[in-house]
Amino acid sequence: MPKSIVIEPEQAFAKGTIHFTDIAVNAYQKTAKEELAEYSTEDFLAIWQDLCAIRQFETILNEIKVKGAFQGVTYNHAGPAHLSIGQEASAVGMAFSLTSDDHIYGSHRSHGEILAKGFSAMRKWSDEQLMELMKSYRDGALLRPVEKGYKGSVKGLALRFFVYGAYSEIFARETGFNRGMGGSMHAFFTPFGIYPNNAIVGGSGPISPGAALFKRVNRKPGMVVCNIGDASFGCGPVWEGITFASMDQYRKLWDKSLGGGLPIVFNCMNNFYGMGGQPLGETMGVQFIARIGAGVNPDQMHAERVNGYDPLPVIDAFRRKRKILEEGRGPVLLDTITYRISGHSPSDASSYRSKEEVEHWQAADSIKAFHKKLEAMGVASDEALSTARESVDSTVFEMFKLATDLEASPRLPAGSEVVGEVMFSNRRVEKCDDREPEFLQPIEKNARVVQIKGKVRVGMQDGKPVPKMKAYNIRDGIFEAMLHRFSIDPTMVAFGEENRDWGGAFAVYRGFTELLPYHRLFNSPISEAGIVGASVGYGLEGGRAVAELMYADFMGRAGDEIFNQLAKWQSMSAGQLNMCVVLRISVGAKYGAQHSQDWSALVQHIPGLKVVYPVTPYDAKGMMNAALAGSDPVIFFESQKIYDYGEMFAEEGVPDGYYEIPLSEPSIKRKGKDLTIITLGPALYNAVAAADELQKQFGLSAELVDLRTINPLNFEPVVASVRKTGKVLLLTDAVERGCVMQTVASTLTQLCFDDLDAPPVVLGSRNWITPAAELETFFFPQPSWILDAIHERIMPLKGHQPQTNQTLGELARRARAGV
Ligand SMILES: Cc1ncc(C[n+]2csc(CCOP(=O)(O)OP(=O)(O)O)c2C)c(N)n1
Ligand SMILES: [Mg+2]
Repeated sequence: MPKSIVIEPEQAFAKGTIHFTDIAVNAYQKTAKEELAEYSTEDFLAIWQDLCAIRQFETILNEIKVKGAFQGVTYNHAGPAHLSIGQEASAVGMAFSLTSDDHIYGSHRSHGEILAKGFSAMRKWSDEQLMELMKSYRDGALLRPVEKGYKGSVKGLALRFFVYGAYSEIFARETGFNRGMGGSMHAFFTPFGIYPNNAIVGGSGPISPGAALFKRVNRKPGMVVCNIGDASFGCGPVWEGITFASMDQYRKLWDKSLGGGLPIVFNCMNNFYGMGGQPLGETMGVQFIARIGAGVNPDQMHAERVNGYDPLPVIDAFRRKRKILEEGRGPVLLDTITYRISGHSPSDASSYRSKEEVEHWQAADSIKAFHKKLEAMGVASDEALSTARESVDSTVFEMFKLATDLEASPRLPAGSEVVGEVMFSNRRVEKCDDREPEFLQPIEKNARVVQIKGKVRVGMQDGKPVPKMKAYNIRDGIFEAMLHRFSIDPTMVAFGEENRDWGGAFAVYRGFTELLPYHRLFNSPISEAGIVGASVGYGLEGGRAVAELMYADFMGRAGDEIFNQLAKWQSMSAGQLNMCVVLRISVGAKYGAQHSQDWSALVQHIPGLKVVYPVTPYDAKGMMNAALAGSDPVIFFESQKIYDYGEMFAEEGVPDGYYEIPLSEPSIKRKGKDLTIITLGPALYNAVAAADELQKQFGLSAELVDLRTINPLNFEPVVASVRKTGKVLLLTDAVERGCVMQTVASTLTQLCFDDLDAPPVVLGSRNWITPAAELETFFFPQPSWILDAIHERIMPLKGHQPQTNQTLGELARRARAGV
């Protein structure tokens, strides 16, 4: 389907200039009279209470970190406390008008934002709703300690509940929002619209657009706020997130009824510092973060700078920006000016700024200023404000004490396995929403569906391979599994580079363009961090996403999003959240050093990911089906060498109907008794060739075990095979050093030590860059290497003349040379 936007040379070469409009800086000018008309006394006092509560919450943390005690209560807090004392007004202003449908994502310095958002949300809930939440949230674990002996209002109880949950989370107590699995830098509480806060600076930048995408695709109310610091705007993934959020297609190509541009505010909590580096005047050149908007789109992201040392200009900005988002004109960029009076952390000696500077900001302190303002406006007397402050301060202090009490607020017991138990959610999720999935045409009319119907679902017929054009292949298997889930789960989306029109980087998606509306299948910018980050945000919000990385070599570009984001939020939620995301990663060949690497070992090493590598059409379909019915993040490796291979192992071929292959089970591809060859990835096909030679030349029968899955991995069938044969070679196309097979070999050595006739031998690619296509046979393990390695290191093959050097001496030499 050709694109609807046509590019003509006359237009591209026409003379002109690019226009920018002025970006407002501190434009808020409302008078006291206007403010009095806009806010009720109750509103003003609510803001006051929230400012004070946050200041007290963090003052206590600061004191216990620095002095080990607060007002006689001693406590040793081992973990971090990145405080935002001074920044309260920016947080309260941001949160004031937001509802629980508005979701905030944030950073390491987010206690204030979390508290502000929680306080604001609970004011908008009825007492019944709050009671219901407190009773049901983690079966009342947070409610029980705070309701003991409490006789006040439900709102008062909710305040205790929320402050207590936050402290408990920071102190790693079972009674924390997420059983202490998140802690200070990663705390969150989704019922009030508080989504993950990220210890990776700028980490929320690429995730939040995925959350906003979820709202658009699934027509959900509310907006997303991505709160990140000024220095975070130096992070590449933040730029990728902004690029992803500002794609033209939302407004130009997507169905108008979806609502247009993504409903997201990138809100810079601009405190003028990173840790010690200064974006203004030192580490960046932009001067005003708001200026960045001008480079993003013609709307300049509706960027402006606001005074975040006063909550009212921030509330005003958020109210105005909400309208823009509701009109489908997002994204928005806000540059909210504030100041961190506290150090970066309590151990910070503030060597990077002058005492005078801190004193000036202290003199202008937002809490003092707001106190004066309320008094001057006649909203409340000094006495009333002080009494309100004392009251909330004492509640916060009481909750602090309760959270430090080990009896009321226990940690996980010694030796607990809970951290492991919540690594995966292991749920079955047939669909993430009940509405009817959207399609552009009847499935049975789709040309690809019709074409696949005419294919032969076995790879061999009458002893001969089925011609490539006719054979049902790995691409077809993945397509069928995805189609199945697309037809059940209305939230399911797929995106990545060249996903639409092109048909996915390697034609797996051909046919989907005609079948799926834009919002279910779309091209992303070339932003690997943006792609994976968006899939994480989409998953966190409760949707199902399939993201694609064209080459495994590009995982580096999405390193943080794969290793720290996709992998970790389920566990940091203590198993409360799902992460229904499949990340398809294609492993290349023939394209040299930067497009032909199998990097499966990188994700094997990272806790929290399910990792599979199917290499037959039968396995690809069954495992994609299982991945798309689960609730955990799955890294789904595919090999470009074999996309069009037919099914050579399953005798009945690839079933028409639905079936699943569990994501933990290796598969015996050929039975044998003399030797076990375990393979990962397309190395299976070289192992088949080697096994044929072993049989032909030496009368040996090799059992072929295709690992298929990297994590989790059931060793039982592998152990059974090795026990039977006593000999094992492990084969992979990844470079040998540090590859997945080294871990499998080491575990097998321990599990089968008494049954082994020789140590397990791992054979991988050379520890080199991948050379050019013409030289690949020097690099990837060839069938002849397998025979040579068996001969040198497992059992002598009678009369065999090795063609390569697979001796132990050579192994040691390569290691010494680092190659
Ligand atoms: C990717 C990454 N790099 C560096 C750090 C260390 N670090 C923690 S906070 C911080 C400064 C962040 O500054 P900014 O984004 O302005 O947020 P602020 O701390 O001022 O709230 C740095 C460099 C980190 N946590 N993550
Ligand atoms: Mg900063």
